[in-house]
Amino acid sequence: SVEASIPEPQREAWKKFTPKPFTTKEEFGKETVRHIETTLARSLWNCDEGAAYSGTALAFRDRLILDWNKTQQNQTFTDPKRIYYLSLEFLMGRALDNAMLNVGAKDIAREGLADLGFRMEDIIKQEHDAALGNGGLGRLAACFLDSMASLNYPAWGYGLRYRYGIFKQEIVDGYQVEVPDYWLDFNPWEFPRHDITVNIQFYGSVRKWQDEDGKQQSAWENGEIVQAVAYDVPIPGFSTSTTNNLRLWSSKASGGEFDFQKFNSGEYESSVADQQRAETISAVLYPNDNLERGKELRLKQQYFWCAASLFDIVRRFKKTKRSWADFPNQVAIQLNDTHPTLAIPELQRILVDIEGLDWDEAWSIVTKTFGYTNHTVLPEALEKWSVPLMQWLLPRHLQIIYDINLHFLQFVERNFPKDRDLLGRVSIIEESQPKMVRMAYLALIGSHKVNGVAELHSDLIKTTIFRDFVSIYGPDKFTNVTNGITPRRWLHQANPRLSDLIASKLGGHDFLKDLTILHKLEQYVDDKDFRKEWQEIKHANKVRLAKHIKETQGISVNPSALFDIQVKRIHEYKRQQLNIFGVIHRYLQLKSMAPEERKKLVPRVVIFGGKAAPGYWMAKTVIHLINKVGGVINNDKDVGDLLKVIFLEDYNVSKAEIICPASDISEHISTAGTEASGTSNMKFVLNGGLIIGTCDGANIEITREIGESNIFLFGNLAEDVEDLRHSHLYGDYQLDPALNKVFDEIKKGTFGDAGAFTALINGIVEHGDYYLVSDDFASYCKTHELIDEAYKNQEEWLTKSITSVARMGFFSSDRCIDEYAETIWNIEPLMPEKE
Ligand code: T68
Repeated sequence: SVEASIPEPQREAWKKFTPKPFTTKEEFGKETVRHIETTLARSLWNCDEGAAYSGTALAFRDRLILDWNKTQQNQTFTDPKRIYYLSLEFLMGRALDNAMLNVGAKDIAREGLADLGFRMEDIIKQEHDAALGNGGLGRLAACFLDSMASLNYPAWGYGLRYRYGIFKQEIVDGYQVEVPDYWLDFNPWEFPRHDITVNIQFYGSVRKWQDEDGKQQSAWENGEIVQAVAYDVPIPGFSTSTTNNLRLWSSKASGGEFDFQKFNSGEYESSVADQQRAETISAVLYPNDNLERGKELRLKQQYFWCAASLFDIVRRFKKTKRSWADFPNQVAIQLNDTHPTLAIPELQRILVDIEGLDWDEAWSIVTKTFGYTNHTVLPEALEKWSVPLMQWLLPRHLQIIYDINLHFLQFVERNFPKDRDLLGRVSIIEESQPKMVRMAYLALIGSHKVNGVAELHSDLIKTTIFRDFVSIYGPDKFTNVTNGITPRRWLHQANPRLSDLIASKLGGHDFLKDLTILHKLEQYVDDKDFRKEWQEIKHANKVRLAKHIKETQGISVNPSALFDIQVKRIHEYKRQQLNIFGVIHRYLQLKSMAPEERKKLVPRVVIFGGKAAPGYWMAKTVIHLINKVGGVINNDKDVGDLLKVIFLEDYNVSKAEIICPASDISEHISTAGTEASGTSNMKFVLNGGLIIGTCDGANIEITREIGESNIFLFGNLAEDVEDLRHSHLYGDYQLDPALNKVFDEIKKGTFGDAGAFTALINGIVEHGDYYLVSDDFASYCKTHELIDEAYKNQEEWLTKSITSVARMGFFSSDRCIDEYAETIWNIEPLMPEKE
């Protein structure tokens, strides 16, 4: 603000003292050593790799923050329309490598570290992943932050600063064990802003009265107050000085450390307990993906974060003294799924109850401001909150939701007077016992655009969950923005050799800014040396993964075998069970062959990784089965190198960076119509791996881009799923015979206690096979045979690999963010000021 600025005459002195970013390895070394000696109070005699990491990170943080200051100042003075990305999850992974790359000083740092006796690769590995997310949704938010900064959009992320991110997974006797992920011991990437706090209210009551003009007024009062404290994380753009902000809120008891009145009256314990209760709000990330369980604390998290973020956004807007009608011209807010939907009634509350706007005027501002991204059609993932819970926790918001619903239903009735069931179907309130608030409907009604995350998904939401709303609002309210990934992390950082090889042909690394340039690679597809190097790089990446497997699991795998990888959250709809049943089928075939015949087989390493939600029994059973099957196959002398089964512990972002470049084939095999998009499919193909997949999510667009001959598609189509499910339950159900043999083997106890896997088998045999495992089994196994055949022709395989990478330009998150900016947010880039 102007009040706090340095007076004009002293500004020159200030500018003279402003730190300059390091530009040489000496300057870098000096900064790093200074941080190690003073910030960290360590010395020459006491500097391990951890301390060297910390010093390096602090030196880079200093650099980021100089750019951050300039970017924020530029935004404040220029005051462009900003995009606020509200996400309950940001799965950032490690920051140092990314900061070095984006700032463009990695080589300097490498040399500077070498002078101090450290290897860059070892230093990078010291960093703890920032794992504030479950899976695709959270990682998408992280890729979006990278793209928004790289494209110079004035963008802020808003999230929660969980003390515990997604749990760490250990495998003990084949079972998943969850270990808390306390990651904040040393986090150089965040800046606590103890001066930026917001008081957030819960519970309490609503007082209503008529003012002098006879206008109805409402106030929410007498609640419990919790304080939100801002922690800022700088987000550097790639090869631009734009450095955006991710603001994460942490909860704290209001009124300082603890209640001194209570403390002085001898209630020490209860005053500390109050404090702990407040801090509980931001304590832990809910570890479910694609499941909502309606827990009170989760609702508290959502409101806490929405209210703090909106207060902040409104405060920033009000400083500019513009009229409220200007709000949607200055502010776009994107809701990453329904988790931040309470921001809609919260903004309406601020405008009506606090700022005194009329309902309609306020509502018009609200609906112009918000956009809503849907990430799932799975019924169990659609958020609903019980009305009594909301009444208790957020009484004023419930009233506002009822009023929004009333206005909406009146509008529907006027336009569709004859459709008597329609009102009940589209009401925000589900007339169940207890009544429930349907958050997706609220999000949709309160936004001007709703988007899905891949074409099929965006079509599906219009014909299934939001069908009625298409009739009500017309089709233009709905749009598609196919997901993307950042090529900086998922190509250059994860696979530097491939990135450099590509750069050597394309005349530099410009493709990291405009991924469509990759198409020029196709002209080198017959270039012998290029092909050879491409293949060598893939092999080296497999060697790197094999080394990781050896170090972590103690199992040796042959890097020349076909690496077949499925890494993602464990979920029935993603069908890891189909994969492991396929592996057992392969094993049985192998065992039945004569030794001579076996020699013709293509050796395979089947690799799984992923976490199961702690309460998701079936998913945990799948992990258990994979590990038991691995235990048998990996120790079977008949099998040797021909088949190995690996379950990689604790799959996360930094492991994905090692895994994605090392695949020959990866598996994206969800039941058609269930995976909204998928994004790891993009990561694998961009790194030269081929994929086996169903016609689901972004697989369909990947096929369109890279060509049908470069992907292994199988299985039933989305349009047939409903009929198949129906026929399982009411028709004459035939289990696939090969799958039946697999089940017999499990039941025989080949993989240990058969009883442990009964539920898994019965879900298919007895309970309708909801995910169509049996229906797709034959086509799945057949397709794997085609893969074996194709792999024997290494030259053709290589051609597919290169061609696919060349055609992946569409799947950059830069393209995706430009589409959001143009079609939903209506914002422009703000170029950094020239020095
Ligand atoms: C994923 N969703 C989709 N959800 O499953 C995936 N859910 O197809 C898509 O590519 C990705 O989003 C990005 O669009 C999730 O990851 C969750 O993690 C989640 C978390 C909490 C509650 C519900």
